[in-house]
Amino acid sequence: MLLETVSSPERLRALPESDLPALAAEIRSALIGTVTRTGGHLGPNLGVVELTIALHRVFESPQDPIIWDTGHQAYVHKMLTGRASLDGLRQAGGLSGYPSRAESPHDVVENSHASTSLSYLDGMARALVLTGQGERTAVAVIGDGALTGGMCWEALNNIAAAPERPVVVVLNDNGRSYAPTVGAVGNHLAALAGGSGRSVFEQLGMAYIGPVDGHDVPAVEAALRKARDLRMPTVVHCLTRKGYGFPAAEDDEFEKMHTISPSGSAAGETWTDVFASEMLAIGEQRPDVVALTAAMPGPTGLRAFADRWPSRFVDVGIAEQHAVTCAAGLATGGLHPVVCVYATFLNRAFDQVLMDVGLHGLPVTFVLDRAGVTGSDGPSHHGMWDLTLLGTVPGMRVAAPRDGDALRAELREAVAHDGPSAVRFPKADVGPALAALDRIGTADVLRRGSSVLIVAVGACAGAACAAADELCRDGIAATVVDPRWLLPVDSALVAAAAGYDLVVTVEDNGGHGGYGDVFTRALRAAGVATPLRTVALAQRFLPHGSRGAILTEHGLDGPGIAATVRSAVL
Ligand SMILES: Cc1ncc(C[n+]2csc(CCOP(=O)(O)OP(=O)(O)O)c2C)c(N)n1
Repeated sequence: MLLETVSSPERLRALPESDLPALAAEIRSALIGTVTRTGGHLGPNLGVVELTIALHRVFESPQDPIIWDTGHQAYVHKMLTGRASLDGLRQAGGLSGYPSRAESPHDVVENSHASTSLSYLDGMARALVLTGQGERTAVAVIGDGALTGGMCWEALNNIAAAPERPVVVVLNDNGRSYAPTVGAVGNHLAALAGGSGRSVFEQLGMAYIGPVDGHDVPAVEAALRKARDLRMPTVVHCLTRKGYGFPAAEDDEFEKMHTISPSGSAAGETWTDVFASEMLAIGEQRPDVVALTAAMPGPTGLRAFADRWPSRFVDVGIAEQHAVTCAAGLATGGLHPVVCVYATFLNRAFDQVLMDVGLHGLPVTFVLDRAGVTGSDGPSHHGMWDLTLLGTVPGMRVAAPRDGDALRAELREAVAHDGPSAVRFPKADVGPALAALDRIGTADVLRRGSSVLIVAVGACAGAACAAADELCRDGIAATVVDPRWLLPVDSALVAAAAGYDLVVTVEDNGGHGGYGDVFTRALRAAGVATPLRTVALAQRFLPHGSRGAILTEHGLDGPGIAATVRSAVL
């Protein structure tokens, strides 16, 4: 096995060129074997096997830093930098699914939110010059999808204006984000790939080399050497095939092979499935409802809506900021946009939510999938910031459904509202329905007991009910409520809190500025002195691991919530 002997980039550089096809084949079959078992980014990594081999033969990482945009395509890089077996990929304690500075000096950037690489590149190239290492070359590898993000163009505006400062931008063009890459940038790259037109990069003042067959190692190596030796900002345009060598991933009509689930994982009805079907029903009844995604029509559940009403669907590219302000424009024009993004990616567009939508009080619905603990994607992907951010936006309403029926109802309330709303739900199966026994104001009462009030956010309701049942056996009587709408805080629920010995809030957001903080403030403002405990995610960057184990670690399962109650009442 060649791969076992390639324990470092130096060893890779020492291999004769004639060994490289066999090495690429070994890497590809190891990727397929591992990733179909562990889950992870199969298609993107199969597409960069040759590209990564060539990069590590031409540049001397880490002295020549290699920045992977997003970082989901860095498995091959890991394999060639001392991590050939991808040990424990995406499992707790094992290798991260993204570059990780704790794992290797070859891993430089681990943020995993797209389109930042060229800004890092600009900064690192400036730093090389300022620290007397101007003979080194900073390199970024960026996909055609990530190149649709606005930050890239802010960076190019600077990079291209400094012809004396060398950088190499390796454009990994496979024509796809999750779905085929949309818009004028994608069209331009397709034209260049077909041999026509002068590249926008040259027009801005950079050098452009390509298009190069990204699966031909000697050709990519030659292009990279040339780029390295030009000593100016240079784009190397490589054409690759996402999923190359694994037919199901190459022909990925339904966007299923960009990230795959671990083998044997159950396929129940997910929150996304419920949202997708309700969006179709709403679309049927409300011709004014339009849907937006930032390059993720499949994963956000909008594919069926897009197929049914193509003119009422917008894929903006990986451009969350633009998605939100475009939605503001649509709402100003009399429509009701539904912006569907993963909770963690809404961070990108905070100012747009605050000023462009919030300040104008516009009727825009934000659907935040993957809110809370996402699991195997790690710190950049846990959706634990949204309640904190949205809580600062005046007039923003936020719902967290506890089950599928609640998701349908709260989504309908959001699109019926003449102002901004958000509906958040996790990456999980939707679970059984939790019937309401009663109501307090707008909150649903799920368990009744006289001493403790547990206020459970969204999908935490099941664990809160389990805790109440456990406490009941110990003689502690707990009420569990689902507030339905977290913001604004319901005054009836605040008043009801006065009648209990203890209030416990439970949420899968970071503790800082989460629902617990908001509810505490509401109690204080109303002069309610009932003691309050919050159960929330620690305000830290949480590593990857299984969703269940992370929730347990943070006291967000039934026994954990019961333990918090016991420690406060005993
Ligand atoms: C800000 C942000 N939005 C969305 C995503 C989700 N996402 C991860 S990879 C990806 C597609 C990337 O496409 P491309 O850059 O072309 O790389 P490829 O996977 O095709 O190699 C998207 C949308 C993200 N990581 N960051």
